[in-house]
Amino acid sequence: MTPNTCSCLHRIATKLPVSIHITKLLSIFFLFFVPIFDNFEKMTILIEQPDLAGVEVEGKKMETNELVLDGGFPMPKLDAHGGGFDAPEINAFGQSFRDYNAESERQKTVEEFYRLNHINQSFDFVKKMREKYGKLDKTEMSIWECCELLNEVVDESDPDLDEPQIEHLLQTAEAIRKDYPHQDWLHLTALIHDLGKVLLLPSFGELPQWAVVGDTFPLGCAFDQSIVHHKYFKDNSDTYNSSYNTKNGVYEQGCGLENVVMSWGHDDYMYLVAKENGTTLPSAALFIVRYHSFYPLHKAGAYTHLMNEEDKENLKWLQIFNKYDLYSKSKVRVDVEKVKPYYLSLIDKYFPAKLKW
Ligand SMILES: *[C@@H]1O[C@H](CO)[C@@H](O)[C@H](O)[C@H]1NC(C)=O
Ligand SMILES: *[C@@H]1O[C@H](CO)[C@@H](O)[C@H](O)[C@H]1NC(C)=O
Ligand SMILES: CC(=O)N[C@H]1CO[C@H](CO)[C@@H](O)[C@@H]1O
Ligand SMILES: [Fe+2]
Ligand SMILES: [Fe+2]
Repeated sequence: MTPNTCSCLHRIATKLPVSIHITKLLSIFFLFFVPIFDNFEKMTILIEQPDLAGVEVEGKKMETNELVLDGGFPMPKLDAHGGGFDAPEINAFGQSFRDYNAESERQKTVEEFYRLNHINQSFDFVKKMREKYGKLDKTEMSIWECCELLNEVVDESDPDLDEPQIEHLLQTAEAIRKDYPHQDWLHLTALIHDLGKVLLLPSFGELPQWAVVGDTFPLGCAFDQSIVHHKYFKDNSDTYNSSYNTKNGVYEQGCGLENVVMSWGHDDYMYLVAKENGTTLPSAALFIVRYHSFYPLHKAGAYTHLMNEEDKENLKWLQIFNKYDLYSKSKVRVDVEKVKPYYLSLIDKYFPAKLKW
């Protein structure tokens, strides 16, 4: 595989249209025959059903626990083994449905994604990326302009999404706003947390998927077993470097996550952008932006030995945030124009008018 065979969301998404056609047919089928084939319905709720709109379907989708991760690809949420995404469980699960839906196909795509990610994300690679993107010499634009830019990206690359990406950002933000009306910084954090995905765009270097999305993890110390598809680290050269393959590696116990090198992606990039442009968002906000894909920490509880006291406080907010970041595809629509003034006022409060990217 060359790096380019999996170079953007668009590529990953190329497998999805097939499932959508099947899905549409099945949707029609089940609209008419649901009462008769109740068991079949249970099996097929694992497929995307974009055409089966309505409250009733939303309820069913929730039951499946099918969540859409940041990368834009849906993954089944499996709670076995402490909530991590466990490869053997997924495979066993997928196999029983192989002939009926797109689930196993999708899992192969996801697994291949993590194979490349785990091979290529090394301490050395991340150092280079941080150096390169830390210059912030790509462009200048406002936060809102970036929201609109991201909109364009995902619009064409994810045929599975029937609504613009900006709505997804605003849905997350609005859901948090409803439950935490007084934490305006948290609303804005939700809006901006995925903006780093612009790294997929040609004007930002068109980084491959494995360098933009997916779960993140520390480099420079041993890869924890809780990292999804851990087995592929066997082909990561860091695994065999005695400086990097011990529990603490190049770090000291309690050194603080701020000093830990994380795998490169949209999280770390957006953190750099916000920090370097002098945002006045609180440290919990920057923590959320930087570690929202760090599932080994906030779901599996790994790497806590590297945290300091401030991290522990901030982790509480990340865990709150994360309940909203995992979103199902069917959600209430957000009227962008209606909520836009509120978010523009937050952007104005916490960011300069133009930022370097
Ligand atoms: C990423 O991994 C693949 C598979 O091992 C390899 O072919 C490719 O060269 C790697 N890309 C980079 C940038 O290291
Ligand atoms: C192994 O780790 C050291 C740091 O102690 C680093 O200088 C060296 O480049 C690493 N080797 C490889 C192959 O990454
Ligand atoms: C604090 C800081 O460096 N803010 C910068 C963010 O980016 C803009 C350029 O778009 C600079 O003018 C600010 O100084
Ligand atoms: Fe997200
Ligand atoms: Fe994200």
